[in-house]
Amino acid sequence: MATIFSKIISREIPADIVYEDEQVLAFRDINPQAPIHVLIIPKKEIPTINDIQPEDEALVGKLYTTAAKLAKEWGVAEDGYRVVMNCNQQAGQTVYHIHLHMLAGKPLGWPPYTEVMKQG
Ligand code: DGP
Repeated sequence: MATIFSKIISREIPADIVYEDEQVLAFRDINPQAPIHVLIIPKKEIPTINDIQPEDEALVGKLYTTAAKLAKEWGVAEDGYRVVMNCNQQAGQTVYHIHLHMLAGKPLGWPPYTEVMKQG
C-alpha cells in the first residue's frame, strides 16, 4: 500500500533528498533526533521487515551499503553512527514502508531506544 514515502519517491511531496539511485532513496527525517538523521528506503514498497522476501535480500543490503557510503562522504564513518529499522507498532513504526534510520553527529548513548524510540 502506498504511504507518504511513495509520494516522496514520486516527488508529489517535497523532502530533503541526499541520495538517489534506481533502487533506493535517502532523505532527511522531518523530526531529526541527531545532527544527521536520514531515512534510507527502497523504492519498492515493502511495508515491514516481516514482508521482506528472499528476493529482496540484496535490496535490503543496499540500504546498509548506502548508509556506509553516506557516512564516509559526511566524515562520520570512523566516529560512528547508528542504523535502526523499526517493525510494527510496539517498536514505534509509524510509516509502513521499510526505512533504515541513520543517526550520527553526536554521542548516541546506550541503550539505543532511549534516544531513538521514545517517540513510539
Ligand atoms: P518510524 O517511527 O520508524 O516509522 O519512523 C518514521 C520516520 O519518518 C519518523 O522519524 C518521521 C519520518 N517522517 C514521517 N513523515 C515524514 C515526511 O513526510 N517527511 C520526512 N522527511 N520524514 C517523515
